[in-house]
Amino acid sequence: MKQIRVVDSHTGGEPTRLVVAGFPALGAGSMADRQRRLASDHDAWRAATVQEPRGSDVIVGALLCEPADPANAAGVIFFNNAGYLGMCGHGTIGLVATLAYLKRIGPGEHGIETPVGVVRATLHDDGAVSVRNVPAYRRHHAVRVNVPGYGEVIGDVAWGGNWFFLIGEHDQRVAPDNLDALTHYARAVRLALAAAGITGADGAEIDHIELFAPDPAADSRNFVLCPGNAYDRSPCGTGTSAKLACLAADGKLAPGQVWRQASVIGSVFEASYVRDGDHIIPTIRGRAYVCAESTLLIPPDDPFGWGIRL
Ligand code: PYC
Repeated sequence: MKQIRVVDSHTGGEPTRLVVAGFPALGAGSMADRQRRLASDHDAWRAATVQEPRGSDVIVGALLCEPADPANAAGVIFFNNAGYLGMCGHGTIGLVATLAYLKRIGPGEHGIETPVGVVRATLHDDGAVSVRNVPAYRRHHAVRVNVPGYGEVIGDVAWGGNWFFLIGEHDQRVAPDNLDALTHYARAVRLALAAAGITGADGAEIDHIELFAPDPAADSRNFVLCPGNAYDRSPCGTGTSAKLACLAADGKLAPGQVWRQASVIGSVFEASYVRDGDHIIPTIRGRAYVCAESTLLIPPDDPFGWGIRL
């Protein structure tokens, strides 16, 4: 019987399942190296942790690792139902809240190693967490793509730790009672981008689609479609970082100015940035709550022990 110890939290409604024990050893090296080893040699462990019947499409997994640099508090590898994420803002907030719950860290600033670089997270006295993300930037402005069934869609391509296509003008209602239509639209955009060969740097797939609309209580409301077709219940830390990069490039948000980004279900991140040459360094602030501690069991004779793979 294989056993995986996990602690679940949610950040603005978006779940993070932190794996604290049970995965195979991945050896030394950077989180990018260890992520490659996990993907090539042990991917079944990812699937068992986040896919049904033990998980669901919405769960983001986070494997807690020993940091390569002992000055950092932790290393982490993020994954979901479809594969692996470079960085995850809500997941980092969940990780820090969970490490505090486990009494492994206290209030203050902590270095967290991710596959795309070290981020600096601050656990505040009130339980909120700020994440100083990796540098973000806008790669392309006002890209036109023809989306079958919807016509021409215009958006920006930006990096916030993952690749995003950000759409400000559309005829979709960004509301929690319109999730099926939003998912259908965003999925069609993602497929159209891939078909048109529109990518991030080095041919990277643009695997997150983000739509914006006005919000009565925040600067903006978003809907973010994640790679495995689940929508982000939180305002998406990397998506908010990509948004800040676009606002900064358009001269619409000054360094240090606070941007309140609401999610489609109404949870909010506060974000600001400092300049870093052509890039910006975003900081995202939010709150996570620990909601379960459990041990996942994988009996050798369970036909769905390693996840339902369709
Ligand atoms: O918060 O960066 C984020 C994120 C990425 C995918 C789901 N959440």
